[in-house]
Amino acid sequence: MSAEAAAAMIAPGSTVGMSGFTGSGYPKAVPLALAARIEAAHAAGQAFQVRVWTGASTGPELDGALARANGVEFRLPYNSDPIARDRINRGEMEYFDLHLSQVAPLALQGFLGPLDTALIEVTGVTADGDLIPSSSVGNNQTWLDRASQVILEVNRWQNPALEGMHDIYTVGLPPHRQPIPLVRPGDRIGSPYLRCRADRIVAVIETDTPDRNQAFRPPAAAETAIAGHLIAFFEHEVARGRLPPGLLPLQSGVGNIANAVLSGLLASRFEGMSAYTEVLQDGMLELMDAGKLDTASTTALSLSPAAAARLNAEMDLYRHRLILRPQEISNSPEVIRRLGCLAMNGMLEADIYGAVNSTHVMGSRMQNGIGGSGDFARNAYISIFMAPSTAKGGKISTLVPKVSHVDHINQDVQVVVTEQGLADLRGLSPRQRARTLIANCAHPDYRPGLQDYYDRALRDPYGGQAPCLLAEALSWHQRYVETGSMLP
Ligand code: 0RQ
Repeated sequence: MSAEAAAAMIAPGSTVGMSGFTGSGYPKAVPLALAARIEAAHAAGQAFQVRVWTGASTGPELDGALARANGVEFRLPYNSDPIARDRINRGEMEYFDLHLSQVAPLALQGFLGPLDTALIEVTGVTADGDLIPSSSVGNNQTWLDRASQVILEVNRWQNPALEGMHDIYTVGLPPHRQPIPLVRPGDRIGSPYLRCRADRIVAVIETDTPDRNQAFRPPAAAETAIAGHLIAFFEHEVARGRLPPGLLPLQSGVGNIANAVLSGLLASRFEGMSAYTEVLQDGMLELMDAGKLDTASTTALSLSPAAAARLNAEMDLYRHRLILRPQEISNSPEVIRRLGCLAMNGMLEADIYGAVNSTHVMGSRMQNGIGGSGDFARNAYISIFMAPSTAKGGKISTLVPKVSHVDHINQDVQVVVTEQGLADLRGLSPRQRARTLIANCAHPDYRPGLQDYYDRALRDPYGGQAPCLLAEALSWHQRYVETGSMLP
Protein backbone atom coordinates (compact mmCIF):
# COMPACT_ATOMS: atom_id res chain seq x y z
CA MET A 1 0.00 0.00 0.00
CA SER A 2 1.05 3.62 -0.07
CA ALA A 3 3.18 5.13 2.68
CA GLU A 4 0.29 7.51 3.44
CA ALA A 5 -2.13 4.63 3.98
CA ALA A 6 0.36 2.90 6.25
CA ALA A 7 1.06 6.11 8.20
CA ALA A 8 -2.69 6.42 8.78
CA MET A 9 -2.46 3.25 10.90
CA ILE A 10 -0.18 4.95 13.44
CA ALA A 11 -2.28 6.52 16.16
CA PRO A 12 -1.48 9.73 18.06
CA GLY A 13 0.27 8.97 21.35
CA SER A 14 1.31 5.50 20.23
CA THR A 15 4.83 4.04 20.37
CA VAL A 16 6.60 3.09 17.17
CA GLY A 17 9.69 0.88 17.18
CA MET A 18 11.61 1.73 14.02
CA SER A 19 14.56 0.11 12.34
CA GLY A 20 17.70 2.14 11.76
CA PHE A 21 21.18 2.37 13.16
CA THR A 22 23.70 5.14 12.38
CA GLY A 23 22.06 6.24 9.16
CA SER A 24 21.44 2.80 7.71
CA GLY A 25 18.46 0.50 7.37
CA TYR A 26 15.91 3.03 8.61
CA PRO A 27 12.41 3.30 7.09
CA LYS A 28 12.37 6.10 4.54
CA ALA A 29 8.78 6.53 3.34
CA VAL A 30 6.34 6.01 6.22
CA PRO A 31 8.09 8.41 8.63
CA LEU A 32 7.87 11.16 5.96
CA ALA A 33 4.18 10.41 5.43
CA LEU A 34 3.66 10.34 9.20
CA ALA A 35 5.40 13.71 9.54
CA ALA A 36 3.09 15.17 6.86
CA ARG A 37 0.07 13.78 8.71
CA ILE A 38 1.30 15.26 11.99
CA GLU A 39 1.87 18.65 10.35
CA ALA A 40 -1.65 18.59 8.93
CA ALA A 41 -3.08 17.70 12.34
CA HIS A 42 -1.12 20.50 14.01
CA ALA A 43 -2.33 22.97 11.34
CA ALA A 44 -5.87 21.91 12.19
CA GLY A 45 -5.20 22.57 15.86
CA GLN A 46 -5.05 18.90 16.85
CA ALA A 47 -2.41 17.39 19.11
CA PHE A 48 -0.40 14.62 17.44
CA GLN A 49 2.88 13.19 18.61
CA VAL A 50 4.31 9.69 18.78
CA ARG A 51 6.95 7.96 20.86
CA VAL A 52 9.88 6.69 18.79
CA TRP A 53 12.30 3.87 19.60
CA THR A 54 15.06 2.96 17.16
CA GLY A 55 18.36 1.08 17.06
CA ALA A 56 20.46 4.24 17.09
CA SER A 57 20.64 7.38 14.93
CA THR A 58 18.69 7.33 11.65
CA GLY A 59 18.42 9.73 8.72
CA PRO A 60 16.77 13.02 7.77
CA GLU A 61 13.64 11.24 6.46
CA LEU A 62 13.01 9.84 9.94
CA ASP A 63 14.46 11.84 12.83
CA GLY A 64 14.78 15.03 10.79
CA ALA A 65 11.28 14.99 9.34
CA LEU A 66 9.52 13.97 12.55
CA ALA A 67 11.46 16.50 14.64
CA ARG A 68 10.74 19.28 12.14
CA ALA A 69 7.04 18.44 12.46
CA ASN A 70 7.38 18.49 16.26
CA GLY A 71 5.94 15.00 16.07
CA VAL A 72 8.04 13.21 18.68
CA GLU A 73 7.00 13.21 22.31
CA PHE A 74 9.70 10.77 23.45
CA ARG A 75 12.76 9.32 21.73
CA LEU A 76 15.34 6.65 22.56
CA PRO A 77 18.18 5.55 22.48
CA TYR A 78 20.73 7.53 20.33
CA ASN A 79 20.26 10.50 18.04
CA SER A 80 22.57 12.60 15.92
CA ASP A 81 19.99 14.55 13.94
CA PRO A 82 20.53 18.30 14.48
CA ILE A 83 16.82 19.25 14.43
CA ALA A 84 15.97 16.54 16.97
CA ARG A 85 19.01 17.61 19.03
CA ASP A 86 17.69 21.18 19.17
CA ARG A 87 14.27 20.01 20.30
CA ILE A 88 15.83 17.75 22.95
CA ASN A 89 17.93 20.61 24.27
CA ARG A 90 14.98 23.02 24.28
CA GLY A 91 13.04 20.51 26.36
CA GLU A 92 10.50 19.94 23.57
CA MET A 93 11.33 16.26 23.16
CA GLU A 94 11.88 13.83 26.02
CA TYR A 95 14.99 11.82 25.28
CA PHE A 96 16.49 8.85 27.07
CA ASP A 97 19.94 7.75 25.93
CA LEU A 98 20.94 4.38 27.30
CA HIS A 99 23.53 1.70 26.69
CA LEU A 100 22.62 0.22 23.32
CA SER A 101 22.94 -3.36 24.58
CA GLN A 102 20.21 -2.65 27.13
CA VAL A 103 17.48 -1.40 24.81
CA ALA A 104 16.16 -4.79 23.66
CA PRO A 105 16.10 -6.39 27.13
CA LEU A 106 14.36 -3.37 28.66
CA ALA A 107 11.77 -3.40 25.87
CA LEU A 108 11.30 -7.15 26.16
CA GLN A 109 10.77 -6.90 29.90
CA GLY A 110 7.98 -4.44 29.21
CA PHE A 111 9.81 -1.84 31.25
CA LEU A 112 9.52 0.75 28.47
CA GLY A 113 5.77 0.26 28.12
CA PRO A 114 3.77 -1.24 25.27
CA LEU A 115 4.99 -1.14 21.67
CA ASP A 116 2.15 -0.44 19.27
CA THR A 117 3.83 -0.53 15.89
CA ALA A 118 7.04 -1.97 14.49
CA LEU A 119 8.13 -0.07 11.36
CA ILE A 120 10.99 -1.99 9.82
CA GLU A 121 12.96 -1.65 6.60
CA VAL A 122 13.88 -4.98 5.00
CA THR A 123 15.70 -5.98 1.84
CA GLY A 124 13.07 -8.52 0.89
CA VAL A 125 10.62 -11.18 1.99
CA THR A 126 11.30 -14.81 1.08
CA ALA A 127 8.66 -17.13 -0.35
CA ASP A 128 8.44 -18.69 3.13
CA GLY A 129 7.71 -15.32 4.71
CA ASP A 130 11.11 -14.82 6.31
CA LEU A 131 12.35 -11.24 6.32
CA ILE A 132 15.74 -10.43 4.78
CA PRO A 133 17.18 -7.66 6.95
CA SER A 134 18.69 -4.56 5.36
CA SER A 135 21.88 -2.61 6.08
CA SER A 136 21.40 -2.61 9.84
CA VAL A 137 19.81 -4.99 12.35
CA GLY A 138 19.58 -2.95 15.54
CA ASN A 139 16.58 -3.96 17.67
CA ASN A 140 14.44 -5.14 14.75
CA GLN A 141 13.73 -8.66 15.98
CA THR A 142 12.68 -7.32 19.38
CA TRP A 143 10.37 -4.73 17.80
CA LEU A 144 8.85 -7.47 15.61
CA ASP A 145 8.35 -9.71 18.65
CA ARG A 146 6.84 -6.99 20.85
CA ALA A 147 4.69 -4.88 18.53
CA SER A 148 0.93 -5.25 18.17
CA GLN A 149 1.16 -4.43 14.45
CA VAL A 150 3.98 -4.48 11.92
CA ILE A 151 4.61 -2.23 8.93
CA LEU A 152 7.36 -3.29 6.53
CA GLU A 153 9.23 -1.12 4.06
CA VAL A 154 10.85 -3.27 1.38
CA ASN A 155 13.69 -1.18 -0.03
CA ARG A 156 14.81 -2.20 -3.51
CA TRP A 157 17.91 -0.01 -3.19
CA GLN A 158 19.31 -2.48 -0.64
CA ASN A 159 21.44 -5.12 -2.34
CA PRO A 160 19.75 -8.56 -2.62
CA ALA A 161 23.19 -10.03 -1.88
CA LEU A 162 22.64 -8.93 1.73
CA GLU A 163 20.64 -12.16 2.08
CA GLY A 164 22.69 -14.53 4.19
CA MET A 165 24.96 -11.87 5.72
CA HIS A 166 22.94 -11.43 8.92
CA ASP A 167 23.03 -13.55 12.03
CA ILE A 168 19.85 -13.08 14.07
CA TYR A 169 20.13 -14.52 17.55
CA THR A 170 18.01 -13.47 20.50
CA VAL A 171 18.96 -13.74 24.14
CA GLY A 172 15.62 -13.83 25.93
CA LEU A 173 15.11 -12.92 29.55
CA PRO A 174 16.40 -14.33 32.84
CA PRO A 175 16.15 -16.92 34.32
CA HIS A 176 16.20 -18.75 30.99
CA ARG A 177 19.26 -17.14 29.45
CA GLN A 178 22.08 -19.31 28.16
CA PRO A 179 25.67 -18.28 27.39
CA ILE A 180 25.93 -16.64 23.95
CA PRO A 181 27.92 -19.27 22.00
CA LEU A 182 30.13 -16.80 20.18
CA VAL A 183 33.89 -17.13 20.59
CA ARG A 184 35.21 -15.48 17.41
CA PRO A 185 33.93 -12.34 15.65
CA GLY A 186 33.05 -14.41 12.56
CA ASP A 187 31.01 -17.10 14.32
CA ARG A 188 27.45 -17.61 13.10
CA ILE A 189 25.07 -18.68 15.84
CA GLY A 190 21.60 -17.72 14.59
CA SER A 191 19.42 -17.34 11.51
CA PRO A 192 20.03 -15.08 8.49
CA TYR A 193 16.41 -13.93 8.69
CA LEU A 194 14.15 -11.87 10.89
CA ARG A 195 10.91 -13.62 11.75
CA CYS A 196 7.45 -12.18 12.21
CA ARG A 197 3.98 -13.67 12.58
CA ALA A 198 2.17 -12.99 9.30
CA ASP A 199 -1.06 -11.96 11.05
CA ARG A 200 0.73 -9.03 12.70
CA ILE A 201 1.82 -7.50 9.37
CA VAL A 202 -0.69 -4.81 8.49
CA ALA A 203 1.16 -3.05 5.67
CA VAL A 204 3.97 -3.54 3.18
CA ILE A 205 5.40 -0.53 1.35
CA GLU A 206 7.94 -0.60 -1.45
CA THR A 207 10.73 1.98 -1.57
CA ASP A 208 13.86 2.55 -3.62
CA THR A 209 15.80 5.07 -1.58
CA PRO A 210 19.46 5.05 -0.52
CA ASP A 211 20.65 5.12 3.07
CA ARG A 212 21.66 8.71 3.64
CA ASN A 213 24.91 8.92 5.50
CA GLN A 214 27.14 11.93 5.22
CA ALA A 215 30.56 11.64 3.62
CA PHE A 216 33.46 11.61 6.06
CA ARG A 217 35.76 14.57 5.72
CA PRO A 218 39.44 13.85 5.02
CA PRO A 219 41.34 13.31 8.29
CA ALA A 220 42.51 16.56 9.87
CA ALA A 221 46.13 16.81 11.02
CA ALA A 222 45.11 16.26 14.66
CA GLU A 223 43.23 13.10 13.77
CA THR A 224 46.15 11.71 11.79
CA ALA A 225 48.37 12.42 14.79
CA ILE A 226 45.92 10.60 17.09
CA ALA A 227 46.02 7.59 14.76
CA GLY A 228 49.82 7.70 14.81
CA HIS A 229 49.99 7.68 18.63
CA LEU A 230 47.53 4.82 18.79
CA ILE A 231 49.41 2.70 16.27
CA ALA A 232 52.68 3.29 18.14
CA PHE A 233 50.91 2.19 21.34
CA PHE A 234 49.57 -0.99 19.72
CA GLU A 235 53.04 -1.76 18.31
CA HIS A 236 54.50 -1.32 21.76
CA GLU A 237 51.90 -3.67 23.25
CA VAL A 238 52.59 -6.28 20.57
CA ALA A 239 56.35 -5.97 21.18
CA ARG A 240 55.75 -6.52 24.90
CA GLY A 241 53.64 -9.61 24.14
CA ARG A 242 50.52 -8.01 25.59
CA LEU A 243 48.67 -8.06 22.27
CA PRO A 244 48.88 -10.65 19.48
CA PRO A 245 50.42 -9.52 16.14
CA GLY A 246 46.98 -9.20 14.52
CA LEU A 247 45.76 -7.27 17.58
CA LEU A 248 42.41 -8.20 19.16
CA PRO A 249 38.95 -7.51 17.70
CA LEU A 250 38.62 -3.80 17.04
CA GLN A 251 35.64 -1.73 18.07
CA SER A 252 35.49 1.71 16.59
CA GLY A 253 32.92 4.36 17.43
CA VAL A 254 31.09 6.90 15.34
CA GLY A 255 32.33 10.08 13.75
CA ASN A 256 35.21 11.54 11.86
CA ILE A 257 37.88 10.86 14.44
CA ALA A 258 37.08 7.17 14.73
CA ASN A 259 37.06 6.90 10.95
CA ALA A 260 40.40 8.70 10.67
CA VAL A 261 41.99 6.31 13.16
CA LEU A 262 40.85 3.35 11.09
CA SER A 263 42.32 4.94 7.98
CA GLY A 264 45.52 5.37 9.97
CA LEU A 265 45.64 1.64 10.64
CA LEU A 266 45.98 1.21 6.87
CA ALA A 267 49.52 2.46 7.16
CA SER A 268 50.30 0.11 10.05
CA ARG A 269 52.07 -3.24 9.95
CA PHE A 270 49.19 -5.19 11.50
CA GLU A 271 47.76 -7.98 9.37
CA GLY A 272 44.96 -10.47 9.94
CA MET A 273 42.90 -8.05 12.03
CA SER A 274 39.26 -8.56 12.94
CA ALA A 275 36.51 -6.26 14.16
CA TYR A 276 33.73 -6.80 16.67
CA THR A 277 31.95 -3.50 16.55
CA GLU A 278 28.56 -1.86 16.21
CA VAL A 279 29.17 0.51 13.29
CA LEU A 280 31.21 -0.23 10.25
CA GLN A 281 32.46 3.01 8.72
CA ASP A 282 34.49 3.61 5.55
CA GLY A 283 37.81 3.06 7.30
CA MET A 284 36.98 -0.58 8.04
CA LEU A 285 36.04 -1.20 4.42
CA GLU A 286 39.39 0.27 3.39
CA LEU A 287 41.15 -2.10 5.82
CA MET A 288 39.29 -4.99 4.19
CA ASP A 289 40.24 -3.76 0.72
CA ALA A 290 43.86 -3.65 1.79
CA GLY A 291 43.66 -7.26 3.00
CA LYS A 292 44.39 -6.25 6.59
CA LEU A 293 40.97 -6.88 8.11
CA ASP A 294 39.73 -10.46 7.71
CA THR A 295 36.33 -10.38 9.41
CA ALA A 296 34.04 -7.69 10.73
CA SER A 297 31.01 -8.23 12.92
CA THR A 298 28.71 -5.25 13.31
CA THR A 299 25.07 -4.30 13.69
CA ALA A 300 25.16 -1.61 11.00
CA LEU A 301 26.92 -0.49 7.87
CA SER A 302 27.46 3.23 8.30
CA LEU A 303 29.12 4.17 5.06
CA SER A 304 29.54 7.34 3.05
CA PRO A 305 27.55 7.38 -0.21
CA ALA A 306 30.72 6.53 -2.16
CA ALA A 307 31.65 3.59 0.09
CA ALA A 308 28.04 2.32 0.11
CA ALA A 309 28.04 2.37 -3.70
CA ARG A 310 31.36 0.48 -3.73
CA LEU A 311 30.08 -2.12 -1.28
CA ASN A 312 26.88 -2.54 -3.25
CA ALA A 313 28.75 -2.94 -6.54
CA GLU A 314 31.20 -5.48 -5.13
CA MET A 315 29.16 -7.18 -2.43
CA ASP A 316 30.50 -10.61 -3.34
CA LEU A 317 33.98 -9.52 -2.23
CA TYR A 318 32.72 -8.67 1.24
CA ARG A 319 29.71 -10.84 1.99
CA HIS A 320 31.61 -13.72 3.58
CA ARG A 321 33.68 -11.44 5.77
CA LEU A 322 30.89 -9.22 7.06
CA ILE A 323 28.29 -10.26 9.64
CA LEU A 324 25.40 -8.12 10.81
CA ARG A 325 23.93 -8.94 14.23
CA PRO A 326 21.26 -7.58 16.59
CA GLN A 327 22.68 -4.81 18.75
CA GLU A 328 22.07 -6.85 21.88
CA ILE A 329 24.74 -9.21 20.49
CA SER A 330 27.08 -6.72 18.79
CA ASN A 331 27.19 -4.78 22.08
CA SER A 332 26.90 -7.70 24.46
CA PRO A 333 29.11 -7.16 27.54
CA GLU A 334 29.49 -10.94 27.80
CA VAL A 335 30.87 -11.28 24.26
CA ILE A 336 32.95 -8.09 24.34
CA ARG A 337 34.67 -9.27 27.54
CA ARG A 338 35.21 -12.77 26.13
CA LEU A 339 36.69 -11.60 22.82
CA GLY A 340 38.84 -8.93 24.44
CA CYS A 341 37.90 -6.02 22.20
CA LEU A 342 40.08 -2.97 21.68
CA ALA A 343 37.50 -0.22 22.16
CA MET A 344 38.24 3.11 20.45
CA ASN A 345 35.64 5.79 21.05
CA GLY A 346 35.44 9.52 20.62
CA MET A 347 34.83 11.83 23.57
CA LEU A 348 33.88 15.42 24.20
CA GLU A 349 36.18 15.87 27.19
CA ALA A 350 38.19 14.04 29.84
CA ASP A 351 39.32 15.34 33.20
CA ILE A 352 42.72 15.17 34.83
CA TYR A 353 41.74 11.99 36.69
CA GLY A 354 40.49 10.31 33.51
CA ALA A 355 36.70 10.48 33.75
CA VAL A 356 35.12 11.00 30.33
CA ASN A 357 32.14 13.00 29.09
CA SER A 358 30.85 11.68 25.75
CA THR A 359 27.44 13.29 25.67
CA HIS A 360 26.71 16.62 27.36
CA VAL A 361 28.33 19.81 26.05
CA MET A 362 29.14 22.11 28.99
CA GLY A 363 27.41 19.61 31.25
CA SER A 364 23.95 20.24 29.93
CA ARG A 365 23.46 20.17 26.15
CA MET A 366 23.00 16.72 24.64
CA GLN A 367 25.26 16.07 21.68
CA ASN A 368 24.27 12.54 20.52
CA GLY A 369 23.98 10.12 23.43
CA ILE A 370 26.10 7.47 25.11
CA GLY A 371 25.33 4.96 22.36
CA GLY A 372 27.41 1.84 22.65
CA SER A 373 30.48 3.53 24.11
CA GLY A 374 29.66 2.33 27.64
CA ASP A 375 28.98 -1.26 26.56
CA PHE A 376 32.47 -1.40 25.09
CA ALA A 377 34.38 0.82 27.51
CA ARG A 378 33.55 -1.19 30.60
CA ASN A 379 34.09 -4.58 29.01
CA ALA A 380 36.95 -4.01 26.58
CA TYR A 381 40.41 -5.53 26.87
CA ILE A 382 41.71 -2.00 26.45
CA SER A 383 39.33 0.94 26.61
CA ILE A 384 40.57 3.93 24.62
CA PHE A 385 39.04 7.42 24.33
CA MET A 386 40.25 9.97 21.85
CA ALA A 387 39.71 13.59 20.82
CA PRO A 388 41.77 16.53 19.61
CA SER A 389 43.13 18.40 22.65
CA THR A 390 41.02 21.44 21.78
CA ALA A 391 37.60 22.02 20.20
CA LYS A 392 35.90 25.03 18.60
CA GLY A 393 39.06 26.51 17.14
CA GLY A 394 41.01 26.30 20.39
CA LYS A 395 38.34 27.95 22.54
CA ILE A 396 37.72 24.71 24.43
CA SER A 397 40.21 22.41 26.10
CA THR A 398 39.09 18.79 25.91
CA LEU A 399 41.21 18.06 28.99
CA VAL A 400 39.61 19.90 31.91
CA PRO A 401 39.98 20.06 35.70
CA LYS A 402 36.69 18.18 36.07
CA VAL A 403 34.32 16.86 33.43
CA SER A 404 31.01 18.69 33.41
CA HIS A 405 29.12 15.37 33.01
CA VAL A 406 30.32 11.81 33.59
CA ASP A 407 29.58 9.02 31.14
CA HIS A 408 32.64 6.86 31.75
CA ILE A 409 34.19 6.63 35.18
CA ASN A 410 37.96 6.48 35.71
CA GLN A 411 37.92 2.69 35.92
CA ASP A 412 36.43 2.41 32.42
CA VAL A 413 38.97 4.73 30.80
CA GLN A 414 42.34 3.09 30.35
CA VAL A 415 43.93 5.08 27.55
CA VAL A 416 43.35 8.69 26.47
CA VAL A 417 44.75 9.99 23.19
CA THR A 418 44.91 13.51 21.79
CA GLU A 419 47.13 14.81 18.98
CA GLN A 420 49.56 15.86 21.73
CA GLY A 421 50.16 12.31 22.86
CA LEU A 422 48.82 9.21 24.57
CA ALA A 423 48.26 8.59 28.27
CA ASP A 424 48.34 4.95 29.31
CA LEU A 425 46.42 5.08 32.59
CA ARG A 426 46.26 1.36 33.30
CA GLY A 427 47.26 0.64 36.86
CA LEU A 428 47.81 4.28 37.81
CA SER A 429 46.50 5.98 40.94
CA PRO A 430 44.47 9.21 40.55
CA ARG A 431 47.50 11.44 41.16
CA GLN A 432 49.63 9.45 38.73
CA ARG A 433 46.81 9.69 36.18
CA ALA A 434 46.62 13.47 36.57
CA ARG A 435 50.38 13.92 36.07
CA THR A 436 50.35 11.65 32.99
CA LEU A 437 47.29 13.19 31.38
CA ILE A 438 48.46 16.79 31.84
CA ALA A 439 51.95 16.01 30.53
CA ASN A 440 50.92 13.82 27.59
CA CYS A 441 47.53 15.00 26.38
CA ALA A 442 46.94 18.68 27.22
CA HIS A 443 47.27 21.37 24.56
CA PRO A 444 50.22 23.74 25.26
CA ASP A 445 47.78 26.67 25.57
CA TYR A 446 45.99 24.91 28.43
CA ARG A 447 48.73 22.78 30.00
CA PRO A 448 50.07 25.52 32.35
CA GLY A 449 46.53 26.26 33.56
CA LEU A 450 45.85 22.59 34.27
CA GLN A 451 49.19 22.19 36.04
CA ASP A 452 48.54 25.29 38.13
CA TYR A 453 45.05 24.04 39.07
CA TYR A 454 46.42 20.62 40.01
CA ASP A 455 49.36 22.06 42.03
CA ARG A 456 47.01 24.28 44.02
CA ALA A 457 44.60 21.38 44.53
CA LEU A 458 47.48 19.36 45.97
CA ARG A 459 48.11 22.14 48.50
CA ASP A 460 44.45 22.47 49.43
CA PRO A 461 44.06 21.77 53.16
CA TYR A 462 41.10 19.47 52.49
CA GLY A 463 43.43 17.37 50.32
CA GLY A 464 42.31 13.86 49.61
CA GLN A 465 43.30 11.10 47.24
CA ALA A 466 42.12 12.99 44.15
CA PRO A 467 42.50 16.66 45.13
CA CYS A 468 39.86 18.95 43.76
CA LEU A 469 39.17 22.65 44.18
CA LEU A 470 35.42 22.49 44.37
CA ALA A 471 34.77 26.16 43.68
CA GLU A 472 37.06 26.14 40.64
CA ALA A 473 36.58 22.68 39.18
CA LEU A 474 33.97 23.76 36.62
CA SER A 475 35.17 27.37 36.26
CA TRP A 476 36.65 26.66 32.81
CA HIS A 477 33.22 25.65 31.55
CA GLN A 478 31.64 28.66 33.22
CA ARG A 479 34.17 30.92 31.52
CA TYR A 480 33.36 29.39 28.14
CA VAL A 481 29.63 29.90 28.65
CA GLU A 482 30.20 33.52 29.70
CA THR A 483 32.98 34.57 27.29
CA GLY A 484 33.02 32.01 24.48
CA SER A 485 36.44 30.72 25.49
CA MET A 486 37.96 28.62 28.25
CA LEU A 487 41.15 30.69 27.99
CA PRO A 488 41.52 33.30 30.76
O1 0RQ B 1 30.84 20.26 16.90
O2 0RQ B 1 29.51 19.57 14.96
O3 0RQ B 1 29.40 21.93 15.81
O4 0RQ B 1 31.48 21.08 14.67
O5 0RQ B 1 31.28 18.20 19.09
O6 0RQ B 1 32.90 16.58 17.46
O7 0RQ B 1 35.26 16.59 16.81
O8 0RQ B 1 33.51 16.22 15.00
O9 0RQ B 1 34.02 14.47 16.77
O10 0RQ B 1 32.33 13.36 15.21
O11 0RQ B 1 34.13 12.12 16.50
O12 0RQ B 1 32.13 13.09 17.69
C1 0RQ B 1 31.88 12.38 21.34
C2 0RQ B 1 30.24 13.47 19.83
C3 0RQ B 1 32.55 13.00 19.02
C4 0RQ B 1 30.97 11.09 19.35
C5 0RQ B 1 31.40 12.49 19.90
C6 0RQ B 1 32.04 19.40 19.32
C7 0RQ B 1 32.82 19.59 18.03
C8 0RQ B 1 31.76 19.21 17.01
C9 0RQ B 1 31.53 16.66 17.24
P1 0RQ B 1 30.28 20.76 15.47
P2 0RQ B 1 33.95 16.01 16.40
P3 0RQ B 1 33.15 13.19 16.44
C10 0RQ B 1 29.59 3.62 19.02
C11 0RQ B 1 30.21 4.58 20.00
C12 0RQ B 1 29.18 8.95 22.02
C13 0RQ B 1 28.68 7.67 21.44
C14 0RQ B 1 29.75 6.69 21.10
C15 0RQ B 1 29.82 10.48 20.14
C16 0RQ B 1 31.04 18.05 17.69
O13 0RQ B 1 32.07 10.25 19.40
O14 0RQ B 1 28.66 10.73 19.88
O15 0RQ B 1 30.92 6.86 21.35
N1 0RQ B 1 30.16 9.65 21.15
N2 0RQ B 1 29.32 5.60 20.49
O16 0RQ B 1 33.27 20.91 17.89
C17 0RQ B 1 32.01 21.25 23.32
C18 0RQ B 1 33.81 19.84 23.84
C19 0RQ B 1 33.74 19.33 22.51
C20 0RQ B 1 32.76 19.85 21.65
C21 0RQ B 1 33.91 18.31 20.60
N3 0RQ B 1 34.71 19.39 24.71
N4 0RQ B 1 32.92 20.79 24.20
N5 0RQ B 1 31.89 20.79 22.05
N6 0RQ B 1 32.90 19.20 20.49
N7 0RQ B 1 34.44 18.39 21.83
C22 0RQ B 1 28.58 4.12 18.00
C23 0RQ B 1 27.19 4.28 18.54
O17 0RQ B 1 26.99 4.32 19.68
C24 0RQ B 1 26.07 4.35 17.63
